[in-house]
Formats: sequence, C-alpha cells, structure tokens
Amino acid sequence: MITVFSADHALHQSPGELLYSEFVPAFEKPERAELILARVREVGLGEVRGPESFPLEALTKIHAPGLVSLLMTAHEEWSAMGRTGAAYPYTWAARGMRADRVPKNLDGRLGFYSFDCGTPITATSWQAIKASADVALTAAGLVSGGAKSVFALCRPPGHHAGADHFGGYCFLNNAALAAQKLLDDGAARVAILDVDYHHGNGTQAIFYRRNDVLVVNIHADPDQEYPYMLGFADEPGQGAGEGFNVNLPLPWGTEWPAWRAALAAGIQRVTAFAPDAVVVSLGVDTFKNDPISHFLLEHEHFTLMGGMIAELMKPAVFVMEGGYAVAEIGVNAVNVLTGFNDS
Ligand code: 6XA
Ligand code: ZN
Repeated sequence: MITVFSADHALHQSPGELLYSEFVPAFEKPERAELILARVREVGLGEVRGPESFPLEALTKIHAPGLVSLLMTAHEEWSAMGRTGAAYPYTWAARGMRADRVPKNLDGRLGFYSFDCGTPITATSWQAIKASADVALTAAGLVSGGAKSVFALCRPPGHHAGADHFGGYCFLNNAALAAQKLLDDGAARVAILDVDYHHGNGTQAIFYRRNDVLVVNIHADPDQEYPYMLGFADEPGQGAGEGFNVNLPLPWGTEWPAWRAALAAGIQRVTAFAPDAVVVSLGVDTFKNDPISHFLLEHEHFTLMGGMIAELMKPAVFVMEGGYAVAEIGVNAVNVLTGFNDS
C-alpha cells in the first residue's frame, strides 16, 4: 500500500489548548504523524511518496472561499494587529445572531468560521493545512488511477471541519476532499466510513443533503462526548440526502464486541449503497489508553478492523484523523492497514 505523506505537517504546531480551566500542551502534535510514518517504514507497508500540489479550486469544491482565505491570512492579520502567538477564536455566532453577514473584524471572522477554541492558527499553519489536503487529494487520485488502497497520512486531521467552519483540531476536511476527488474522477458513488472515536460532524454536514456520498459514523455518543451537538442516531440526511447518513453512537466504556457489531452494521449499509470506492476516516483514538477518549479497543482489534473493511472489496483511501496515545499510535494505525492488506 502506498503512503502519501508531507513533512510540511510539522509546520502546524498548536501552542496549547484549554482543558477545563487549564491551558495544557496540545494533544494533536507533530510527533503523531512522525511515529505513524516510522511504523509504516518499520513494517514495510510500501512506498512513501510526497503529495502533488492541487489548486485552490480543489478546496473550494467543498469549502467556502471565505473559510479558505481566512485560514490563509488570519495569522498575518493577527500579527498586523500587533498580537503575538497563535490566532485563537473566542466568540461565536449563537442562534439569533447574524449568519448572513461575515464580520469585518478578525476576531469576528475567526468566530464566524469556527466552532471551538482548540484549533489555533499559527504563522505557518496554512502550509501544513494545505499539505494535508494535498495528501488526501493525491491519495484519492491514486485510487482513481487504479490503486486498490492508499494511505493518506494527513495531519492536521479533517473530519470536524465543515464547509464553512473549522474546529476540533481540523481546518479543511481531508476525507471530504478525497471523496469529492473520487467523484470528479468518475466514481458515481463514494462511501465515507468514519471510525474515529469522535463524530465527524464536518463530514456529515458537508454531505447531509447529497445522495452521491454515503456517510457512516461510528463514535462516542454525543450526549457524553465532543462534539456534543451532532452525531445522534436520528440524523438520516435531508432532502435528496435522506437515507444517506448513518450514525452509530456508542457509550463510554465500549469494548471490541459492541464496537465490532457497530462496524458490521455500518459495513452492511456501505455494501447496500454499492459505492465505487470507500474513504475511511481513520482515527485510532478508540484505543483503550487514549488520553482524551473512553473506548477500550486494543492493538489487535485495529488489525481485525482492517480485515473487516477489506471484506467490502472496494478500493479504499485511508485518511488519518485522530489518536493521541502517541507512543502507540503507529502500531494502532498501521495495524488497520496491514489488517486490510493481509485479508
Ligand atoms: C476537543 C476534542 C477534539 C477532538 C479531536 C478529535 N477537546 N477528533 O480527535 O476526532
Ligand atoms: Zn477523534
């Protein structure tokens, strides 16, 4: 399996995030991608190559131009205002406030185009964000060209990013960009299977009214877990998209048998949809030792997960999402890929 990777991921480094009342070191850090890459090499997964550079038009097929340009210029504007450090949003548009008017002020715009305060923009973040999107687009292009499976070693991750909002460590939705690229290259239908611990609210929102992309999410119950405001079982899609969104929320403390049953149900939905290709939003924060999560999967379950996904018999783009048990992230992520390869 080819891995697509860009060393530019390291240009995004969050200075830290709020955890309850404390400002703590960021969980989403460059070491994550480096350790996954090291494991890819250690097991000899296959060739590692850099991404092609795609034009901004590939990004605005999914994202609002206003979001893309904010991500590109926010830090420059921040500095021009005499501020140091990274640009953090701190105020948001609640119901009853103007959703039809983009604020002129930078703080207003940061809030308008985001939904949390854990996703700061540094002077060099854009280069990493763009490289991560290019990694996903390149991987999708390889699958369009006939590769059976490709690993997009994306960082920063993407599944929380919506068409016009960033948050949850995510800026652009790499999985959505990959799915759109597969469609643009000729696929009639693409399924996105999101196995990250957290609900991929951005991915769901992007495709909620569409029937050419089936979105299946297996994740912690939003009544207990971030992102709290989307990801419930009663969200089937809307309009033409009705019946093309599937949420399979599970409670804190979920172990492999219940997780596996949810995956089997999700796989059944994907099979019934008969997609031409599958994009897997591959988060490994379902691992029992993950510092911010509450599921209890073990190393070998990631191998089994890969094997079950292989049973779909569809070309697959694996797009890296979350996972914060850093010492073990390489083994867990690559176990899914070897499990897929070996079955
Ligand atoms: C914010 C938690 C962000 C979750 C990030 C993640 N405190 N998403 O792993 O998949
Ligand atoms: Zn996650």
